[in-house]
Formats: sequence, structure tokens, C-alpha cells
Amino acid sequence: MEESHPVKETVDKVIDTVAGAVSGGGPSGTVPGRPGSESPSLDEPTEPREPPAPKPDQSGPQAFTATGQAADVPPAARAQGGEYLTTAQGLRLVDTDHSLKAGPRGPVLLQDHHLREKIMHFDHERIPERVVHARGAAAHGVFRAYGTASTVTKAAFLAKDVETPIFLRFSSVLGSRGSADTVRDTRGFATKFYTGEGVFDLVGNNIPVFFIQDAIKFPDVIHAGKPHPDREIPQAQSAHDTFWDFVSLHTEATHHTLWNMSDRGIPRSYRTMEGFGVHTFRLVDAAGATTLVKFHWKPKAGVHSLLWEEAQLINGMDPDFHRRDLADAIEAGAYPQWELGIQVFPDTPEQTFEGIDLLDPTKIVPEELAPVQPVGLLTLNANPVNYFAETEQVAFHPGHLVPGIDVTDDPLLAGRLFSYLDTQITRLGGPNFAQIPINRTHAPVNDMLRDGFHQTAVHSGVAPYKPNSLDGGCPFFAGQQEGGYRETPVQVPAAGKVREAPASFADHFSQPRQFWLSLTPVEREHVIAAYTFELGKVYEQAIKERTLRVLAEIDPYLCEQVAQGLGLPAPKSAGPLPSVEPSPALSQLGRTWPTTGRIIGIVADDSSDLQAVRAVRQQVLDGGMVPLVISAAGGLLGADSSDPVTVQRTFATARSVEFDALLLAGAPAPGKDAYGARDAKAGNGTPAGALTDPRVLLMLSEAFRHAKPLGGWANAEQALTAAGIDTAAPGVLVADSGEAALQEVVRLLGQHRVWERFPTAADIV
Ligand code: HDE
Repeated sequence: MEESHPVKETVDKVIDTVAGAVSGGGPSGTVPGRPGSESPSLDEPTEPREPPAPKPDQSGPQAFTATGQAADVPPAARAQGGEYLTTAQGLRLVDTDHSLKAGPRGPVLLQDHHLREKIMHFDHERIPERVVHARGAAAHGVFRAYGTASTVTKAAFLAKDVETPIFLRFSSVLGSRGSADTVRDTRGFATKFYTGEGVFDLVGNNIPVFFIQDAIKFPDVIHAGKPHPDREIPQAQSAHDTFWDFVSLHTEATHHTLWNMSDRGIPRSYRTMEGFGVHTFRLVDAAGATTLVKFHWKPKAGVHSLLWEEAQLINGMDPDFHRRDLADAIEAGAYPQWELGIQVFPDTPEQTFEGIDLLDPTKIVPEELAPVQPVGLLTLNANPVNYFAETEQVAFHPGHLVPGIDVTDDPLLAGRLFSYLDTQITRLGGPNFAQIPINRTHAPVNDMLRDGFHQTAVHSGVAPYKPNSLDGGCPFFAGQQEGGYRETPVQVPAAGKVREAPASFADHFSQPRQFWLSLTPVEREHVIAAYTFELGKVYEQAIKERTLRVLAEIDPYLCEQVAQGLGLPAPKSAGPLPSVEPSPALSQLGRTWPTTGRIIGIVADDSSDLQAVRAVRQQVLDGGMVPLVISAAGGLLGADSSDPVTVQRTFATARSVEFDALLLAGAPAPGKDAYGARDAKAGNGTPAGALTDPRVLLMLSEAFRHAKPLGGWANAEQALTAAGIDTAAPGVLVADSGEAALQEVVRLLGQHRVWERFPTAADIV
């Protein structure tokens, strides 16, 4: 029996839906990205009825009371109900289209309670966006522990086979809430575990180091990265004077900046990013023994990035690329997964490992020295029902800890422990943000905190203080047996109060050099290009020259190449460069990954062998990937046949950047709209006698230069040649059948891109 696959089922439903709609048969399923759970009627519905249910891929926060007690209410009870439009007080309304007036042409009356309420609420719909990480997307999921961490921590949610609901929010750092997704930036990777012992938040990034070693510098680095305060440009990017001014003067930022300039700064998808806890944490086992650890998230889909040109095109074509990708994957049932792992270090008084200061957040510990040991699997399996209620209002805090997990004296972490509570007072409007449904703990709350804006709990008792006798002495202290959280009594060496960093924090260049040396040649080319682009956007020459001095401390070749691009002389390093061992684990390349959830474009038209197109599409689905058929016009190919093929994209609406690989079912003839005045992508239009649509040629040449696998059959060679592509080039395959072409394309996709297509500079190796 053929095994059913969630992606396949969904895409089949898409095909049914579109085919049904075109043939007048009505929809029979959902398509990823469908706006609601029901298809709309052509005319405005007038028959009163209950609101439609959320879409099946969506789930709100689980039902718990404001005081952390399981609530026996169906999820839908949180949404609105009833058949009729009402005021916020539940008063039914007869009209919401007209203000109350003294006659149809008369003045509006102040007594219009509905007008006042509607406009008052609208006027206050916005809350301040996050001061950093404002742009984000999130999903619900579950974390299942392997039990392997139980040797080092008593945290109950890390015990074998314990399943914990989670909410995970990804974000970029610098941009505003409406900024584009694929900018060059660090990404946030914040996970809320709703454990039985209280909420644990792992508030990490996709880059394992940070710009600064002390939280007191955070406003400085963020002010430098944000748009210039006078013109408020540029949005969501570091390619400007203030950013490079700061990082070139503040050289402890060098390591993080280098990661940003590498492919890590432009991930292909949230699904293909690693996550890092950055700081060293302290784990505590049941006997009180402690271990130092660093947290890592490893994506099952592999770590993949965009190319810079692709990222820039996507920002125009689909600024929501990352959030759409995440939501569509979950809706299609291709659930993204990450393994949580820990690097484990002995908790010694020095808090160092192999000479690396574990309290310095600008340093990593190479995986070759301390392997990442898997402790559990996270699966994202539901999209939020409401962006604002969940993704916007979720509040993470590194100080949300559970027994068995403690913080260390990393000075960056210390400042965060203050900041993440403090910021919510402005952002979420008061101290009761923990009572917002997405933030509610799944453990009973008995906290003696009272009142305040937006208090939604109804506290009973008269003695919210301790000691008391009036409430029977409640609440009582928990010993460790009852899960009481006790901070580890770490010995603090005697010292004077100083505003200083330890001497070990002064090394700013050895690990950047190690990162550079660990990259493959093509990854190094990307780093050179990124620095050259960013500094090329800097106005002041002094800032460029100062940055070149920093690059000289990383590597002379990197410095020379960037200097050449900027038309400036390359400075020499101040002294000999540190001798460091590369860490191959830092490179993203050289491994093979599953291709599940990847997007394959199939270019076809009515002249294509539709039997072959159908078969290939089916094989893509069977492989857990998403096939999108691209043709000259929307609708159906082979509309008259018994089994037509639905078109998902047209030459006018598609762009190569949407696809991970392309398949050509022949050489599609120019579409009727293939002329520049209608679609600039068609250029000067189609020269007389041209056999292939110019937009297809553009798509092919873009995909080729973005090192994407290209396959084709029938007369595909004609289109490839017309696009100027050598069919003998690596990763280009014209096969006898669609099946053979697909097989090769999928094999190549396992490595993400065909890097060998383009030679790197000989002297970079
Ligand atoms: Fe944050 N950071 N941060 N940060 N951070 C915030 O908290 C802050 C740092 C990170 O999806 C804010 O609720 C300080 C490191 C993520 O809601 C704020 C310092 C790391 C998110 C804040 C840091 C992060 C934030 C803004 C220097 C990686 C998004 C709104 C000591 C380990 C969480 C908010 C989400 C958000 C402060 C440095 C990750 C202002 C003071 C290092 C993923 O509290």
C-alpha cells in the first residue's frame, strides 16, 4: 500500500481545490497559505451563523488559567462566538457601517456609543514593538527528551520520554516589525518550555557568540546597528556608517560580525538554522553536583543559507519569505525539527575549558573539543491562531529557569536577567504580562504578587504577605524535595568593586581567525563579498580603513581582497597572527541533508508530456517535497484531459528565488504576456522565432548562477542553451525521462547547492 505523506496529502488537496474551483466543482481541501478554514462564497453571506473554526494547522496556547491551573475550556472558547455582531459588552448591534447622525446629511452625534468604542479601540491597537528582535514568526510544538541529560541535571522536562509543550519564536534583530525577512542579520531563536515545574525559556540566537562581553554595552551596539537617528535609514541592515564605526572601534564585536558576514547572516529558512544558547549555563543534578554547559539546536533539515543576490531579490519578491516558509511547512505537515544538544564542561573554579573562558560570550568551544551531545527532539507542529495574541505578546526571559538549570556569572547574561522583565513593562503595559495566555505557565502559581494593570486573576484570601496567620500561613516554602528552586551556592572569589573585564576577555581575534580558517573556499568568498558590500555602503573612508585594520588581524587574504574591492590599500596586522586549529564543524558545507520540505519548480506548458509532468510531480510529493508547476498562464494544463495538471505559478508571478531546484519539462513557448511593457522581466520581449519564453530563460540563468540543481527532459536542452547555460556544467542534467532528471536533482539538493559549478579564487584555498 502506498504510504501517505502529510505534504503529499496537502498538495493533493491543493490540486483538488484548484481543479475543483476551476471546474466549478467546489473546494475539497486546504492549500498552504489559504487565508481561512472555509472558502468564501462569491456574494456576501447574510445568513447568521457561528464564526468559522480556526484552520486545522493552527493551535492557540493551551488552556490554563491566569494562575497556571489547567482550564477545562475548549480552545475555541477563547475566540469570539455567537451569530451576531456585538459591542465589547456583548450588546447586539444592528449596523456598523454608519455613524449615528441627525439625519443622513446631518452632524454625527456624540452619543454614538458604538462609534466611540470602535474608534477608541482601533486607536490603541498597537503596542510598542520589541526594542530589538521586533520582526519575528513563531509556532507551537512539542519537546521530547531522550533522558540523556539526566546524568547532569534534575530538570524534570529533560527526563526520558517526557513531552513538554513549547512555543518557539524566530526573529531578526535590527529591523522594525514590518521589515523584510531575508536581511543580513543575526536571528533570534527563543523557546518557551511550558514544563510542569514552571516555564523555562531558552532565549538564544542562530550565532553562538555575541557582539559584546558586558550587558552595559548593549544600548551602544544596538544604537549603532539601528537606522541613523536623523534620517532613520537604512532599515534592517548593518551596511551603514554607524554600525561599522562601532564594530571597528569595539573589536570584541569582531567574532560576531564575522559570523554575520558569513552565510549564517542570511539563512535559507528558519527551518535550516542552528540555534545557540550563547552563554554558558550551569546544570545541577539530583545530588547537587554541577556541570557547565552550552546549549545547541541542530536542525534536522541541515544548515543552509541563501546567496546574497537571492536574499536581496527575495526581499522585494516576498518580504515574508521566512515566516511564510515556516507557516507553509507546518500547514503542509512537513514539521520542522531540531535536536537540542549540550556541550558539557567540568564546573571548575576557573570556569574555563581547554583555555577558553566559558564566561566570555564572544568565544565558542569548538565541537571537536567538546562534542554536542543530543538530549531531546523539538518538533514544531502548529501555527498560531492569532499573530498578535501569541507571537507579538509572547515574553521570553533568560531568568525563567527550572530546578536543575542555573545561570553563570557571564556579565552579558547578568544584564539580560534584568532587561527581559523590565522591557515588558513598556511593551506589554504592566507587570501582569505573565497572565497573557501565551505566557501562562502550566504549573500552579501562588505568588503573592497582586493588582496592577491588566490583572486577570481574581485572587482570594486576605493575607498576600508572609509571615501570616490569617490565610493559615499560606503559601508555604518548598524544600528541594518539593521542587523548590535553590540558586547554586557558587564561591565568589574575594575582590574589590571594579568596572573591569577579566584579562582573558581581551583576546578579540584568535577565534575570528579560527572561524575564517574553518570555512570552505566558497564560504570564504562569500565573507569577502559581504564585507566588501557592507563597507562599500559606508560613507566615511576612515571607518573603512579602520575596519580593514581589524580584518588584517583576522587574515591577510581577507583584508587584501576587501581592500581591493574598496579601492584602498590593505594594512598589515600589528603583529604575528595567532596560530589556531580550524574547527570543521563551523562550516555549513560538505554534508548531505534530507530534502524534505524543499520546493521544486516544474516548468511546463501544454506542449509538455503531461504524463511525465504528473509522474514527476507525484515523485516529488512522495519524497516529502513540494512541487510547484510554473507555466505561461494560471489554471490547468491539459484542461480537456481527464487528469489536468494545476498550475501554481506563472512566468509573470514566479521568480527563481522561490525554488530550491528547477525541472524543465521541455522548452515552454513564449506566453502571451511576454513583452516588456506588460512584464519587465521579459525584457525587450520575444525575438521573432524565439522558442522559449524569455522569463523562463531569466529563471534558468538566475537559478544557474545561484548554484541550484537544474534538470530537464524532452527538449529542455534547447531552453538551457538559449539561457546561455552549458548543459555539461556541474549540476545541470538533461535526461531521457523526468524521473531520471528528478533523481539527480534531488541527489544534488541533498548537498543544498552545486558549489563546484563555480571555481573559487585559486589563492583562497
Ligand atoms: Fe536580547 N533582548 N538582549 N539577546 N533577545 C530582547 O526582550 C537584551 C542577547 C534575544 O522572540 C528584548 O522581550 C540585552 C543575547 C532574543 O521575543 C530585550 C542584552 C541573545 C530576543 C533584550 C541582550 C539575545 C531578545 C527585547 C545584552 C542571544 C527575542 C524585547 C546583555 C543569547 C525574544 C524583549 C522574542 C529580545 C535585551 C543580548 C537573544 C530588550 C540587554 C546575547 C532571541 O529585553
